[in-house]
Amino acid sequence: MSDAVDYAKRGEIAVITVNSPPVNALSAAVRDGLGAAFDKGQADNDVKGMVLLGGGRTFIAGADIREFGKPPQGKPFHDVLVQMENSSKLIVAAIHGTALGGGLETALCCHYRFAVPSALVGLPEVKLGLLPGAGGTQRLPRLVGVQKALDLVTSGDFVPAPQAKELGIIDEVGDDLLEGAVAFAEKLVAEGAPLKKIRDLPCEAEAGVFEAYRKANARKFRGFLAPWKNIDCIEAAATLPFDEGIARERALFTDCVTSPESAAQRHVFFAEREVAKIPDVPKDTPMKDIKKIAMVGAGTMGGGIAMNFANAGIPVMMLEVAQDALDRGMAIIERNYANTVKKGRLSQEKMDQRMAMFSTTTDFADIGDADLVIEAVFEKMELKKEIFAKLDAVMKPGAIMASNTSTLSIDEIASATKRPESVIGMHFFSPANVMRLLEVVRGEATSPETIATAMGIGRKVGKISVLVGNCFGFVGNRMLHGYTGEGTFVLEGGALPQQVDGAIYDFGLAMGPFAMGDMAGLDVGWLVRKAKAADRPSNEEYGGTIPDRICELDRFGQKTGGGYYDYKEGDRTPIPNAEVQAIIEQVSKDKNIARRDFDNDEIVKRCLYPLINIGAQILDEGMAMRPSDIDIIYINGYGFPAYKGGPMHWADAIGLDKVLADMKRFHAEFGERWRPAPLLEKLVAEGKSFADLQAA
Ligand code: T1G
Repeated sequence: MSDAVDYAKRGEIAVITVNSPPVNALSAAVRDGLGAAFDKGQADNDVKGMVLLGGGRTFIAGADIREFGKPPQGKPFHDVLVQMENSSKLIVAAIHGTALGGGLETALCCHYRFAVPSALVGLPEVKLGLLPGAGGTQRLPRLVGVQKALDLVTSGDFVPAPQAKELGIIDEVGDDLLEGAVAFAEKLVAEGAPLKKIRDLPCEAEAGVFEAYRKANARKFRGFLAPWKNIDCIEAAATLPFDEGIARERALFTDCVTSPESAAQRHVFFAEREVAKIPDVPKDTPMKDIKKIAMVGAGTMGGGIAMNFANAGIPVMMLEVAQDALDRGMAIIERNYANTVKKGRLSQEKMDQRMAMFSTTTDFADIGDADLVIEAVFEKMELKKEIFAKLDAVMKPGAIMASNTSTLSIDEIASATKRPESVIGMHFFSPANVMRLLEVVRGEATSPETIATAMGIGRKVGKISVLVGNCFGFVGNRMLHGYTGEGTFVLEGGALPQQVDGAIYDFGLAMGPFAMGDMAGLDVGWLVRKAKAADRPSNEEYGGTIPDRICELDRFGQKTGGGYYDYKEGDRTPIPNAEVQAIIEQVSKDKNIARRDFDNDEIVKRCLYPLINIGAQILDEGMAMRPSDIDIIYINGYGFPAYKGGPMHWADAIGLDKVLADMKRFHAEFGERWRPAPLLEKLVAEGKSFADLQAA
């Protein structure tokens, strides 16, 4: 046995335990250990049956993702599975925790499966840009049918054990993992139960089911590779003999595992876990217990933010200075929940529970006992400082005071209080009850406990918390400024909003910069530009001319029925507007720019390369901890496609030397705003990538 796999006996039952924390991933050592253990059980005449389980907190949670892209070592996974399936002695998988991917595929090569009620099973490979490459796509549909298998492999959803039993994936659910599984194995052996091989089951499908599934999911799977390959595999299970289906699955798995999409999605998997690692805030930093939230501001952001906490069962007191604003805010919250109930995604009972989490007041004195207060009022520093001075006076000692500001200085806001160590930025993204990203902004004086608490409560309410530094726009919006700004220069150069948005949509973002501006509201940026007008460097080219002129017509986007585009009542579909086109053409004329044609490739580089350049500046200034944090911010806050891995991973995939060459060309043509970041020049000069920076 290897250290990774333990062999023991309970009477006539061999108990084989995988011990490879943290998740018993199928590393080479585990595969070798399993091979040896099953050989041993097979050779032991006293052994009549075997139980396979995971030590620690879970059954096998999948292949070892860290091994992909490296030379194969150890016993091939397929050989271990064939050895198990062909065992002449009955094998029971004993599942707790999560049996995922290769873990569930291993269980499907056992003759029976036992699970505790809390166990979860699934084939989430698609989230890594992969497919179940060890027979999962051939065995699962033989158990649960083609339609259910299609849903499971393309969603990667986890299935609770009781439901998995109903589906036929699990044979027995019982409370005690080892005792239950051994007793189940002994019973099966005593009954002379057959050695069930899923491969021997039939697999049929109605005509047209795969084409229909492809058509129904075209938009959802747009740009991804793996979902389509998963569908092909399930189709193979229904149309080919088992061994040919396995061969097809292997070929399609190779297509996936060697694809840039999967490299990107595997990068994202690890990046999502890196964000929680903060060098000067150790994992064991004490977090404050957040039992009550106060929300200052019940507008669009305040209401959306508050819903996250109510959804997590944390009481929220909403504060507005004017009763009518408070009533309006609560009405919007209620309407949001009611809409979800109407769509069948929330029960009325759950809605009532969530609404019961809310209390309201117009008096600051009422919120002093909250453990965390979040301010989400208008983006004006004077107003925020006035509010934080009041909070400083009323909040109990140790309360955390957070601002949802999207660009303003946390240090300056903290200066309005006597406890800057308790002040932090918690920047949510609109719509705040939907978007997963939370930028946690550390001030100069913010304490480790305050940081750890804000990061932790963010995760608790379902956000992915990323710690960022206190610069203008922090990370996401600072980079966004470069992206949207360049978009308006492309308009001045000759393109129209619908062409730019179309190119960015085809690249893979959920929407382009102009549709996004109309959704978020053009007035926010307009205010910021006006506030910054006085100190804008004279040599900086101004990209706000077009949006300013649109705002001067009171066209702020969807909320006013029109911005860059027009919108029909109750419909978010952007409709090009002739008046806006005239403004764009007039601005080109005023700036003596001869309008010309653009192709999508240039639009993508012009709009998205600023993300890379500003991202490099941000890293250089230490405003983001690592390149992959920036990737997580852009995927979860701005809809950057996961199958591109985020702007920094995407830049590495293109090749930083190629990116730099284009930037130098743009710098020569468009001036200062395209000056390549020194870090980018340095990495290229050293033949390095952002990933090398990450590893440093
Ligand atoms: N391989 C390597 N490391 C893994 C891993 C894996 N499969 N899963 C988790 N880790 C690491 C993770 O990076 C983190 O490391 C630590 O374990 C704890 O993870 C052939 C090809 C199991 C639900 O996709 O969904 O099988 O940061 O923080 O929140 O068909 O991990 O501590 O250094 O996420 O309790 C299919 C992926 C693989 C499951 C636990 N399996 N993992 O969640 O802990 S492909 C998956 C998860 C495959 C076969 C195919 C979750 C979890 P560190 P964690 P958690």
